[in-house]
Amino acid sequence: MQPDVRDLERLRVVFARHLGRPGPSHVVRAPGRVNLIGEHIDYNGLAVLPMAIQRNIVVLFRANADATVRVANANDAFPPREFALSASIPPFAAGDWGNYLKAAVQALAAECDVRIGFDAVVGSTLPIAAGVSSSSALVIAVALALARVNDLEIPALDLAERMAHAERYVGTHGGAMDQAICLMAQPGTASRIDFDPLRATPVPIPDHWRFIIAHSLAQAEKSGAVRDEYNRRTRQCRRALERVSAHLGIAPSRATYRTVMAARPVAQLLGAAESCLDGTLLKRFRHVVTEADRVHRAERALRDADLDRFGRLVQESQASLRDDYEVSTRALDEIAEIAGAAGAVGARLTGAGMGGCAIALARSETVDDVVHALGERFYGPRDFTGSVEDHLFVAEPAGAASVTSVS
Ligand code: NG1
Repeated sequence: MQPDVRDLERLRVVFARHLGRPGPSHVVRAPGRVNLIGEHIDYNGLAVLPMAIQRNIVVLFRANADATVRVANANDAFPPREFALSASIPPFAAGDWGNYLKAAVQALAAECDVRIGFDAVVGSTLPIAAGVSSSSALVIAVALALARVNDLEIPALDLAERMAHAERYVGTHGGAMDQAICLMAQPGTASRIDFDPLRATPVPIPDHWRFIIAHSLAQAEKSGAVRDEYNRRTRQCRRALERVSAHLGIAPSRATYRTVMAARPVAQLLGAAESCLDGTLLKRFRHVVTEADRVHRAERALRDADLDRFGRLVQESQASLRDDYEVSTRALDEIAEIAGAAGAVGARLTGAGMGGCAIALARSETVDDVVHALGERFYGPRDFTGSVEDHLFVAEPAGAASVTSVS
């Protein structure tokens, strides 16, 4: 769902109220994403398979003359923010939405000739802190606005890499999946994202495949406890890798997940891991290598248009995220169960987990049954703000972020 004319008109009103005249000159649209499969492995350098979706962050902006970034938000929960352009910007308090603005601006100002600031209004049709990448979409949108007012041409992959780094400003040690898909997506496709070097390979999505997004109604706010859990897992993965590499005789300088996966088939790797790891580290390692293997098999199933095979891999991914990576929640499990009972071929959490959204995969003939069952059985008994459609919708494979003129 691109924001329609009405949404843009609403944003123009907010713009006029906060920022006066002249009106905005451009709009950026930066899509959210769902990761179809390949969870918690991007920061381990292993390929993932996300797709951009039709819901997005929208930023209306105009250049200003005082080297300042001034941003209002159409959602009153996020107060206006303002700061001077600089290559070294002190953050707002932890958890403040303005830190995503600062993350993008500081990174570009540190590396490019950035002298002109902008005034902007942000709107969103994405659920917030839901594992559909609203934060990265915001970072990308701000970077594209700043690049535009400064006449900078930055190749998409280059910008994705820079913004993945930039987002660490908010304290999460994430991978580069979200920024890459936001900037590289092509309509009607998912993309296999590979790392080191970053690249995106589009894979068409068959016409009759449907992806249902269902919010668990718990936010996965990556500024507090969830961020600590996320960062803890990145460290656990690193420690597990060090031990398994040492066990296999791989030099520390060459110890990456890609190297160990190239050295042994998955079954042998798991055998090796069992003799040098136990408890939590063994579980984390098992998730990472089996998930990486599932991504490759899922890409083949997608290319073969084999929905049932893809669905089984999605199910296995959810079991691994629940049991070995321990990032699912009772609500996410319940969404997966309801969707499966209503005819989805597979369902799993998407994004970091610990709250946020699940994705269910279904044939076009059964999608209505799945949506209906989730509406009745998951949302029916619960209290929430907004309408069911804010939390439960069918995702369409959308294109990359873009900047267009609106004046
Ligand atoms: P979400 O939950 O959408 O913010 C996060 C990371 C991804 C990836 C997934 C788990 C950021 C910006 N995003 O996604 O890179 O690691 O978790 O697969 O940190």
